[in-house]
Amino acid sequence: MRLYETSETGSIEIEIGEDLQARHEELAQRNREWFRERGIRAFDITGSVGAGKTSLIAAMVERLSPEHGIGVIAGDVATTHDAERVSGKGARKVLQINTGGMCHLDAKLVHRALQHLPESGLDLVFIENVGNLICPSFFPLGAEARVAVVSANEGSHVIAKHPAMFQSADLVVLNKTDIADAVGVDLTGPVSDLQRLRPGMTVVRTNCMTGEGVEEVLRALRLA
Ligand SMILES: Nc1nc2c(ncn2[C@@H]2O[C@H](COP(=O)(O)OP(=O)(O)OP(=O)(O)O)[C@@H](O)[C@H]2O)c(=O)[nH]1
Ligand SMILES: [Mg+2]
Repeated sequence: MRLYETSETGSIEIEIGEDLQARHEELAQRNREWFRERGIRAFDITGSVGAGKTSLIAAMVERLSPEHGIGVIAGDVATTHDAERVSGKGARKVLQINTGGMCHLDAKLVHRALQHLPESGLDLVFIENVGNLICPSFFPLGAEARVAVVSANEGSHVIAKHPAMFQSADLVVLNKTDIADAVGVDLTGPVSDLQRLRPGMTVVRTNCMTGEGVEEVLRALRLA
């Protein structure tokens, strides 16, 4: 962690407790084992509030459910809106976790939710993290891959400002490309920031309202 003071130049580094990080990793590993033992591929879908996480999951579930047994775990501070939106798209089970104020899911919460999934018949699990570009970065869930969804209206510098999130991601989805011009955002900005931070990382542009780009997301995740 780096603390900047406006009255002085320079910064100080504050280390986040290594013990705590090791504990989170241990709990994530338990989930990884849980998925491995059952032959389930799991994906952690992160991103800011309103970036399009639920829209993307709903589109992927709709496309994949004829051939896959899918479980969805939707994380939010409150309400069951997201679980309701994904229900009816063909998933075997959709669960909502309400964190009651916590700004991220953690591996322990996910582990508890996993106990409520069907014992058999699942081969895919999508986990929607709480809308936040900061806290979830530090909490691995034990998924095979983390997808970071960014929407055009978050501005040109969203990736440069949240390096930890994009360091922890395996795929970046640049959503709401349809409104980029309307909000005056040049999408080459976030893409080049990402290439500086994570050279060679795959970025897929989507419009989850029309489904444009969703097939490419599936290919990037080796789901199609
Ligand atoms: N124009 C446009 N709107 C979109 C797109 N994708 C999603 N939306 C809309 O953006 C709003 C937020 O989308 P959600 O899928 O709920 O976003 P989310 O990331 O799940 O939001 P939280 O769970 O609240 O953090 C909804 O009204 C969607 O219909 C897109 O590609 N283009
Ligand atoms: Mg959502």
